[in-house]
Amino acid sequence: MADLILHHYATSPFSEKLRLILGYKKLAWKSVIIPAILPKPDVLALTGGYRRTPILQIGADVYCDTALICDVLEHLAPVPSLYPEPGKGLARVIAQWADTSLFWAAMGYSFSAKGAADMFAKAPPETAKAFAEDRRAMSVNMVRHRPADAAAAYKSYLRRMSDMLDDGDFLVGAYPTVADFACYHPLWFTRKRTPSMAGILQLTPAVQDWMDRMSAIGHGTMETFDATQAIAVAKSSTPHTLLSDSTFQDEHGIPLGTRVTIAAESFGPEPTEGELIAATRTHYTLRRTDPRAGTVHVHFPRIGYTLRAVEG
Ligand SMILES: N[C@@H](CCC(=O)N[C@@H](CS)C(=O)NCC(=O)O)C(=O)O
Repeated sequence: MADLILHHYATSPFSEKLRLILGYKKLAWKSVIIPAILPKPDVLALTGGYRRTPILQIGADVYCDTALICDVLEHLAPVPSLYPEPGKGLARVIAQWADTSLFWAAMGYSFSAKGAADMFAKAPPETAKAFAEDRRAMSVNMVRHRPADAAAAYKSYLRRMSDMLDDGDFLVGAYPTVADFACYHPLWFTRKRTPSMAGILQLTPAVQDWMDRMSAIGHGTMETFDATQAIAVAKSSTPHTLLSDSTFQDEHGIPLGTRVTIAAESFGPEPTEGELIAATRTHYTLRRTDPRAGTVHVHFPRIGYTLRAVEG
């Protein structure tokens, strides 16, 4: 099998979700560190527009969004499972809640003036300003929590998670599932990146102990790689998806072969344009050709993404 190449950066919570899953499944992976803000020319050579972090590259296949990447990693290494029976639907629903409601409450709370001071303590003032401007542009059309509202929601969510830990070491039972990895990464951000704000976690000691268990999983076997090497891998590879479902499921009246765009519904609306070559129960695939990366297949989950035909 071609190497797993994770494009990510150290402070990215969604990347931490995947780094731990790679560790849990004992997978070896190559690490390409990407910028936290635009411009990201090397990322865009692979994705054609999608700019969020992380992405997983396997040869000339580029998988966007951690929800879809979890499915790819599950296919590659089914044991230990992220979706054990019974409770697999529950684990997925909790994960989706965590990647949206919990994540934004945690970010709204952690990015207070004190939290931002932690994050940018060693950086020149322009870095904090450029970051704030980048994230503001990404958030067009989004309602962001005000800090006090975020704090109230975050505290409630932590109490609920603490209740879930009454009966087991992990959120849906005795072993970690996708729910644990998704719930962990926003809290990891508060604890590691904004320590001045981490006192909130002390209100729920069971959650803190669970975080220690999650952190102990580690990141698997990582080797450093760079973007130029990764683009050369794409260029010399033939696309070959690992996603097993292929039955066409048309919800939009858009036939395969149509020129389309796919974009995140919120936060980072930059579209990727290409030829629609799969629209299944779970995912979309676009074929596109890039001057540097050659022909690549870019894969997106259906949930959270919009599909549109390109006019004319
Ligand atoms: N639903 C997406 C969310 C990804 C996301 O929001 N990632 C953040 C970083 S943790 C991001 O893209 N920030 C802007 C950037 O890195 O350019 C996923 O699961 O991958």
